[in-house]
Amino acid sequence: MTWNWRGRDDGPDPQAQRWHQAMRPWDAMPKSRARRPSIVVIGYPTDAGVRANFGRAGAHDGPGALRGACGNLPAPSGFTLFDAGDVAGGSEQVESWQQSLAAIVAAVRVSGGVPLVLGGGHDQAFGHWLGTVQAATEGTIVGCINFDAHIDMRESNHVGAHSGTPYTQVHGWATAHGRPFRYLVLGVQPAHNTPSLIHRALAAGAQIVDMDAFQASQETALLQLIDRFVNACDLICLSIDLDAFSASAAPGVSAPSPMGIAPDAIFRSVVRRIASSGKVAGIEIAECAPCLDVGGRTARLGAAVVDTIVRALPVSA
Ligand SMILES: [Mn+2]
Repeated sequence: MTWNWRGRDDGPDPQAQRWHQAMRPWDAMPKSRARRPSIVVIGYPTDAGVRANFGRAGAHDGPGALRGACGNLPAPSGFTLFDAGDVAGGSEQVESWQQSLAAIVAAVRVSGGVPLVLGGGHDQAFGHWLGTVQAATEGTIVGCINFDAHIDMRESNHVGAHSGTPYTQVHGWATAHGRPFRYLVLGVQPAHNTPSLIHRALAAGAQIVDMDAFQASQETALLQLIDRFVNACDLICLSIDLDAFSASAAPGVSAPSPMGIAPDAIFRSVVRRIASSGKVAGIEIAECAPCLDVGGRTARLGAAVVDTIVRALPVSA
């Protein structure tokens, strides 16, 4: 990866620093040597899983666009920022990309950092979760919270895992290893999910929240639901598939959502509730496809979501 962190420079004032100035190459520093908690960027530059899912390609350039959009964010005061570069996999072999991601996520977790995975097809969610589990002590319950138009528990097709199957893979792994399956998907759109898929996900134990819950009259109930889910987990992998948002806000995704949720105060309230729980082990932005974007809008939304989450993380995380 070429170092591509650049942006505005308002001088040496510590209060005027931005992500591009604060960012350092990740060196796998042991936890004991770290002075502050760290956030470690990991790129997942592949849309092999999107293409295997018959989606529109373009997410292989997502990590670069998201880094560019994050460059001018104000640097967080409580965290050191690192970039671990991009993972690599066998071109069309989705599982090999997922395994590569799991390895670096696990290494970041062992070093005490919070991975920030920038994608890339949503197949990354399985690698993110697997690496988190691998680094956690035996018996740790690692739940998944996913903002998504789609449940992403489809069945693998003839080519195997793809961008619509990551939580099928999480469920399969958890079941095979006798672990509980904790999955909450928020912003689901009826037009994008078949009844068969919904029934299968519910039978597997998924909790599904429709996009229509994202309105002021339901905010209290939504936050209570979040609290109950978080309380039932030890750690959370937080995933934001940008196609959860309306196509007007996020046109640059494989599967745009004309009626998606808005990145409004209700969304921010919900995502802050999760981030402030102290249980978020890793953060993930998925499906940013720059060649399908309009004026960088989708990448900028991804960066704004990252900023919202990072600001709400407890500094002791
Ligand atoms: Mn998805």
